[in-house]
Amino acid sequence: MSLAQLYDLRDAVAKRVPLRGPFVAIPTPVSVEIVAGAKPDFICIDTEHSPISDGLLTDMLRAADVACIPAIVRVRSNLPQNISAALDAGACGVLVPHISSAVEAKAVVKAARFAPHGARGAGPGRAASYLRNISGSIERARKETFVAIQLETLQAVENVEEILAVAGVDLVFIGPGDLGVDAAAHTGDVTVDALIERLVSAAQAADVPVGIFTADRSASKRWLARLSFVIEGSDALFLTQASDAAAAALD
Ligand code: 3PY
Ligand code: MG
Repeated sequence: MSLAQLYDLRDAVAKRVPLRGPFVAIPTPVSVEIVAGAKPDFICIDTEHSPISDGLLTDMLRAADVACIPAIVRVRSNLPQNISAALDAGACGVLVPHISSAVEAKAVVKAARFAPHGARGAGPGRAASYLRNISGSIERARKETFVAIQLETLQAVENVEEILAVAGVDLVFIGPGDLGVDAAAHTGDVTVDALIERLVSAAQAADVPVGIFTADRSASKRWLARLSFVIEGSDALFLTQASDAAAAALD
């Protein structure tokens, strides 16, 4: 978990405090420092779509700690070693992409939580203050480790009720991009918006916090009227947009 975080992100999500933060995908702690300096509610370091090694991830988490911004990690995949590596490095939570069934969701909880709710191994590393605080860090993790899963496939939409029934998941997060890719490949007539609506209404009926990715602030504003967690854009997107604007022809 984040060593210097100012608030308990898991608790805030459970209380439906509106939270908005970006992905950080540019593989350097400098980017974390720049993005965290703007004081988002949290950052999500993206190792799914960025070449961030475990060592570099640790340095990026250190930068988030210095800025007192909770940092979650979107792990590369749902392999248990990806989940435990991010948590052992000091992330306050994980976002696990491409979860499409209750079996997969249960495996995430098992990897992310210590017994009795899971089977995460107790490590001596950074999250445990290098052996100085193993039992304290386990206690804190039991209380505060934030576990989010991404629903972004047609199969996830099909299985949404059984996924939502899995204990130990703090938030389901909708990935409109991958949902769109899957829908375009497999459905003729169902729109991505309709799939998103099905996911949102199922999560709200099950009283499970739900979040979504947005590309800009107006979409975030619309969504935060209906749900409480948004990841908006990324450092790479911000840099791309600012670079294009800066290079635009002078009038
Ligand atoms: C998607 O839209 O597929 C995402 O993963 C966004 O986070
Ligand atoms: Mg995705």
